[in-house]
Amino acid sequence: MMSRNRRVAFARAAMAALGLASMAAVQAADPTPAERAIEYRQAVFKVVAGNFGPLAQAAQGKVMLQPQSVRQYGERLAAVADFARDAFPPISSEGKTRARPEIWSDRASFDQLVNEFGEKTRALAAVAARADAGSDEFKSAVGAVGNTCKGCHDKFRAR
Ligand code: ASC
Repeated sequence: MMSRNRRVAFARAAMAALGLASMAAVQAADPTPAERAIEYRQAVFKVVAGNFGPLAQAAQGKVMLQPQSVRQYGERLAAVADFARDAFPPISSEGKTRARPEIWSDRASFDQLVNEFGEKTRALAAVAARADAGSDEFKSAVGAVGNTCKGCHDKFRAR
């Protein structure tokens, strides 16, 4: 049998643990608007990578894609590029993010790069519609998109 003091200490520890657990649950269930905006952005970039990745692999001869898939990844990449452009509201500048503050303090430079990304993805979608992942034209369109990804990351994404 525990002493009274031990029982009180045990009960207090249990209540503290429950309190912490419920606080954690509240935080998980209720992200702040900034957290939501950052999560949304990261989701958009996962979809960007999920569509560009296979095209980049195909351009390097690492995977063989069905012609239909080449077209579809191209279209979806171009569509999601618009989402990426709109995924940087000012509220999302602070928090757990590698997005650098210059995105918001030097917005014109950022917008120019993000618009180039949109243009190059549309050009790639047009080439991908012809579904020849072995063509030089396709490889060069993929390379152009990759360069816009890298250019913006080098300047506006923290390492
Ligand atoms: C990708 C990806 C990037 C770009 C970049 C291109 O597939 O996730 O961030 O390409 O590596 O240079």
